[in-house]
Amino acid sequence: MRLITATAVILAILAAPMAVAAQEEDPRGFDLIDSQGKGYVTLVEYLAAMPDQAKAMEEFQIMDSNHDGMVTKEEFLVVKPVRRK
Ligand SMILES: [Ca+2]
Repeated sequence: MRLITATAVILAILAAPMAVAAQEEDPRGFDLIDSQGKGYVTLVEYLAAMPDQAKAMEEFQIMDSNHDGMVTKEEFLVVKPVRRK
């Protein structure tokens, strides 16, 4: 199931090159957004941290691979290496 989810994330990224190119590359980005250190960021927090709301919305949905409305550090880091290609 995890492999299928990862594949779906990769396909979603390939289909959204604009969002990928705009993604923040700072390796500490997650911790900056998750200012309270909860281990996840909500859509509201992500939108507050990103200048382009439309792109931020798209990126959040790509990263939130289990669609629970939160991006965990694990989800964030799964997407990040793919973005570098
Ligand atoms: Ca999630």
